[in-house]
Amino acid sequence: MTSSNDLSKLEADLLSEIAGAADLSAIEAVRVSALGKKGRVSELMSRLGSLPPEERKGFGQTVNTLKSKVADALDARKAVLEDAALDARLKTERADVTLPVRLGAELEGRIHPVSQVLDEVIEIFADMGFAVAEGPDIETDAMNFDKLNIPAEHPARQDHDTFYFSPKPDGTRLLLRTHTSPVQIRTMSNQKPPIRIIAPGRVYRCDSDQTHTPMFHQIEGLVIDESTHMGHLKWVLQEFCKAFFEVDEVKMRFRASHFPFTEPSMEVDVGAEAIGKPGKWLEILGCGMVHPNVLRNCGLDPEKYQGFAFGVGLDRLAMLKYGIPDLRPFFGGDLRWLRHYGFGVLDVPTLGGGISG
Ligand code: 2NM
Repeated sequence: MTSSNDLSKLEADLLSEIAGAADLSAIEAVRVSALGKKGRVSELMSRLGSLPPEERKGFGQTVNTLKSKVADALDARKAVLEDAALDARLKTERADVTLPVRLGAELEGRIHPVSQVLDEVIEIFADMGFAVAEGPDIETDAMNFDKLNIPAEHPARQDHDTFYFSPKPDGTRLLLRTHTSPVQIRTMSNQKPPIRIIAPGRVYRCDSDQTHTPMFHQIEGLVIDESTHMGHLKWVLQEFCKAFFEVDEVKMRFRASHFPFTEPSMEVDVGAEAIGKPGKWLEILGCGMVHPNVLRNCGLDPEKYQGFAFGVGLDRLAMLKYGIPDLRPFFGGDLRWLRHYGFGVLDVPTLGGGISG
């Protein structure tokens, strides 16, 4: 039998132990000795069964009250001790954010070549007055194909090139964009010319070998105005190539090609002198004058507006400029590769400071 005197004494003892606990481990020890499985309060509860039935209810309530008083006191004391512990840490662990960067851990991190080249390309086009536009990776058939004048029977629409989601009840299918052109479509549909944008981002094609990965990176560009012509296109691409390869002169070759969304369409080669390999040509981008059907699909009058567009593979640009032989380790997450080919966090590309730092 446990008298109410015993219970009052236990309560007083526990509360004074709690009040006397000097740190978080002491408070935890009191908690275990009172409320733990074999603790003094828990142990009282286990006696309940041996009491005469008429005493059980009252005893149970008394012990429960004691239990919650003790739990409240533990919580309150713990909060006080935690505050004190935090205050003590704040006094010793000061950070002076005005100090210069320490050459230490932060230089261990590496910027991925694709991120570096992305920043370089953005810097170059921003200097020519281009804004950066972005859009979703998940697109509709309409945005990725129809509006771009890519007919239903076009090979690029076959399932082997495009990652499709399951069709919705209404028969429409979402897909992973196969190029960033839907961003241009959205921009032309929502903005009045003049338009000068670049659209960088991830794109997806169901393709995988030495030189193709199912996800890769593209930058497309778009200029629309009332009198934009192919001379502007050639100048912009020439300035881009000189700035990107950091050379004063660059040989360029425009070869006739075909894309459904441009007319005429061209593929552009750069003389490999730009990367120190004279005598060869590097195929680096596709471009052309935006097809009148595409302009019309976006609500622009082709009699009034015209312009050019181009598309570049960022991963390929990174391989060419930085001499990286294989595409697949770009996405392998191997730290040794990243330490070798990656860039320091402070190598921020700027035109003034030198594009590649
Ligand atoms: C390329 C090559 C040529 C292109 C066209 C358009 C749009 F939306 F304006 F019609 N966006 N991107 C384009 C043109 C892309 O990539 C090799």
